[in-house]
Amino acid sequence: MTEQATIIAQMRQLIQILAQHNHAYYVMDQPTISDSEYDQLFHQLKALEQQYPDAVQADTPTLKVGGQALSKFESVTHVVPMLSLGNVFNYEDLQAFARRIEERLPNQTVEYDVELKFDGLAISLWYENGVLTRGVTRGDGETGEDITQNVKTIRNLPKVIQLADGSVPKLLEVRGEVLMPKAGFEKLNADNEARGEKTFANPRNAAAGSLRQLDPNIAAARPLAFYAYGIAQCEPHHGLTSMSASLEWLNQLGFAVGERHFVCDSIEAVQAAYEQINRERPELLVEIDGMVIKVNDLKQQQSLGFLSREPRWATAYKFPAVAALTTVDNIDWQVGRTGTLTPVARLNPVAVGGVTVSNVTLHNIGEIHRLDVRVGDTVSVYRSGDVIPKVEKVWPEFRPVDTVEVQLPANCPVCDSPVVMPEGEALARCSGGLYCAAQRIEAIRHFVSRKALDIEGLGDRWVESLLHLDLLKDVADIYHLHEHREQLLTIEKMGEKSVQNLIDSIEKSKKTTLAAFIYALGIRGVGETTARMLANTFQTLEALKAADLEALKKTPDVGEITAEWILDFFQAEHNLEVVGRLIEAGIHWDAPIAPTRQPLNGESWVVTGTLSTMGRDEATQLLQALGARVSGSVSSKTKCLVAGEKAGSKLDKAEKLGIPVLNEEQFIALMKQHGQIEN
Ligand code: 5U1
Repeated sequence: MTEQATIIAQMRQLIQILAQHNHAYYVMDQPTISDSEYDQLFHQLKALEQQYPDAVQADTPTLKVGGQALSKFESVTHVVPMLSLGNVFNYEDLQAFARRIEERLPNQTVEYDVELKFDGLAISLWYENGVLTRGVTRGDGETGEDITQNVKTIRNLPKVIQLADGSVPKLLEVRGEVLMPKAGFEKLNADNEARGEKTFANPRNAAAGSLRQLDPNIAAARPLAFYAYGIAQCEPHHGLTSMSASLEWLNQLGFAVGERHFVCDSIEAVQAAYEQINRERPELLVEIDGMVIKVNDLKQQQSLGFLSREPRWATAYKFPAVAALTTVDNIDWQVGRTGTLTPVARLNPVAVGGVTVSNVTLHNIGEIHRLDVRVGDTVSVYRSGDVIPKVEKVWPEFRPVDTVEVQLPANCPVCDSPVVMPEGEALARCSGGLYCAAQRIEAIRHFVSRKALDIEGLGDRWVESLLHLDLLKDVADIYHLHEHREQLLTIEKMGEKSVQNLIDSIEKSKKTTLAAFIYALGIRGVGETTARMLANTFQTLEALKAADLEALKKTPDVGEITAEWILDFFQAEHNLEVVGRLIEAGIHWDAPIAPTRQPLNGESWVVTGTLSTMGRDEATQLLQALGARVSGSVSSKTKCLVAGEKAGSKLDKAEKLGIPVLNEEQFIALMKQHGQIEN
């Protein structure tokens, strides 16, 4: 053997031993050597690599860290979309799932593959010519983030693969989940606590937080593990015929798969497996939140296909939620950035399924009344998987004698403006939209946005600095910023030129349209189209301010609830004061052109997908110019859908509801017919 060959043989031996110990430690939770023995082997390999850099092996565990922190993760489109799963919650649902399958596969025997449902983060891994080249998060199922650097630090994950016959697939895309095994999680939290650092609420948060690190050295220091559960692509084809054989095959390639796994020949056997695992759950090495039930035969899977974004051949069978008893110390009202008042129960802290819960949203006053929850009550709090904790039940038998029913506050706890809640609405809101400090940032952001007063350059960073300097209490203050030029120049990275540009664009924004001004006020329910309808109908701001409920309701596009929101807005003194100051500052517009009958008047249209000749905004404007309302979602009220390339779920829904669909060519023809586009 040459010296080089001897070195490589030594390296391969060390890599193999380290991989075995990683598997024993992270997957089996049964370390066979001590941590210091492991470190010795690791350093032996590292020393060899430093001495012989040309001989470093592609799958060495020492090379897992890319070294460089990224500035952001790149987006990656999944070649095969990463689907989500439907849910069943009880035996009846499970039987219905099986019935639907068996009806579609008449006279066929159906076997079910039953797997653990890991409580982690789904990812996709690419192996090109046997080498791990890419790791991508699930994201929205269509597009995820490239986390290759972090994925390469996961110790139980093979960095190179080879089939039993020594060949390597040209391409293999493996799907699975990254999680933090319970033992690693406990050790991480104990170590962090000892160092006085932040601990994680549960293994899922710890795994998610680790994978989201731009610096791969942080992910490398976290005990993450990858569990494979499927093959998305394989070239040449693997020749496998069942799900269970696929798992076996993946396992032989070096991937960890769930520590329990069943193949069941009836739905009763699936139920028994589910019940067994629910009992054994505390002994498992990893957190799970249910079981995944799949049709085992891959041909049968193919013939069952998909419904919308979910496979018909698989479902998640969730475990019942975990609950605990505690008492309500207080109920506070939080004002959100859009003015919504949300009641939050402050609880005597309680552990629910491994997480300490001390605050729980009660959503709205209706939910408070439905539960009849009061300060001092004993309540059951539950959570299931990563679901936000919830008050499930109040125990009236433990209620102290002096409790009082919870009332919606009459005034906003932040700005004291009246709280309003139109009949039939679930949410209460602060009416001080332009004035309330809680809503300030959102109100300003909306006011300066492109479709509103379009103040270029007044981005979020400027706004935050201006709020910090106390120069912006409400949107009218924008028009007084020029009086504070010296203070503006103290803001980091703001030189003479950028301050002047900002002042110029504020000045320019004073000439606007009534529709844009109404939209800019951020009145609840008043989007761009409604603002245009209001401007056309009332013609002046004075007429709009003076309009009563009946007059508002007669405006096209304004329903009962929006009419009430508009009325409430112009009845709040603070809002009138801010509007007055805006006009005083010089905001003005030409009288709107009186409305004419338009061909698509009042029709609801939706635009989706990518159009090759124009942006979606432009298509929207063309439709609006013909009187159409352009909505973001398809419903039974949609008149027509314009679908460009890669139209996803909206197209599926429109087809399901039988709504007419125009492709780009047909849409352009229609616009030409109405003179919106030149022939
Ligand atoms: N074990 C397992 N988890 N899990 C999650 N298998 C599995 N399969 C999934 C998902 C989302 O999806 C395929 C059925 C497409």
